[in-house]
Amino acid sequence: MVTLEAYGNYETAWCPGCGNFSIQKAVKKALVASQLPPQRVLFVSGIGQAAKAPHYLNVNLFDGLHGRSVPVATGAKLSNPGLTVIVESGDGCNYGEGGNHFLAAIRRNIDVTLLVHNNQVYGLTKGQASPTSEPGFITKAQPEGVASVPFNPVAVAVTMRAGFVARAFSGLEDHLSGLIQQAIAHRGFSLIDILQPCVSFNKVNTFSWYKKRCRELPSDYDPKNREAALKVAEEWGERIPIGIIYRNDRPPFEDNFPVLQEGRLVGRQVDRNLLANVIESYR
Ligand SMILES: Cc1ncc(C[n+]2csc(CCOP(=O)(O)OP(=O)(O)O)c2C)c(N)n1
Ligand code: SF4
Repeated sequence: MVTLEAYGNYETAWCPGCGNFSIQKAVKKALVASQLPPQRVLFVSGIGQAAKAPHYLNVNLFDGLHGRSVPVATGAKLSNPGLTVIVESGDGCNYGEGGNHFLAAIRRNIDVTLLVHNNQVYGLTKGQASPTSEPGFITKAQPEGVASVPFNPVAVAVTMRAGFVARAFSGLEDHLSGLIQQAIAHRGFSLIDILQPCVSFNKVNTFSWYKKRCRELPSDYDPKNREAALKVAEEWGERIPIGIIYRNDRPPFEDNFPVLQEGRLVGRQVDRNLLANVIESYR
């Protein structure tokens, strides 16, 4: 039986009050509720405060370059489909530096769960605007306020027919944990955009700002209705809907490779002579 203790308990380098703490608790609860032993789980992260989250877990971890975790996770999942692969990193990492990888993963529908800690700033590098910062948001690097239109990851994912698209709030830990469980169980690409306060550098989108606005979708909401999902994905203001906004049953990317139907690539016997002949044929 997998218990919370199996995932460890570590000291962190986060500021007291940071939303990362409750996201970490929700992740652990979801892994335990899914009864996943740590050795069957691979986390891939990038660079940032959010990217440190899997450092504080007893799991397999590949910590890559800023913005490059999704392609690494894709490679890992293709070579070992037996692993549960989870990417966990920030909004800057996934939507800024890693923006094109985000789009490619949705198009491919690789069976990876992407958890984005969206604090609407670059936390680790002291609060510059991120792709999700709101227009007019003032930072030391943007003293006259952000001039760009914010990136809406949920709307983009719904538009591109991602397999599983959810929005969550770090302050609703059990709700978030339930979403993570469902995202892990989904066969195909899953995105959870997690709204998270950064107490040090985002004094606008605070815990109480999100708490006042984040509302769970009604129980009769149908996430298979893409037209309705697009409208919900665009809602951002006095009310921010959270929950599973859109899902479909598109077959995952891995199903396109007959070689994977015979089992994982990792640990297979390789015919080195055959390999040498193939290399030779390209000389
Ligand atoms: C290619 C590249 N660009 C920029 C940086 C510098 N850098 C490191 S972390 C970071 C911002 C992290 O922000 P985010 O991903 O939103 O995570 P947070 O710290 O807010 O959790 C930046 C710009 C880098 N390491 N590599
Ligand atoms: S700087 Fe912001 S994101 Fe980073 S640990 Fe502190 S509160 Fe959290």
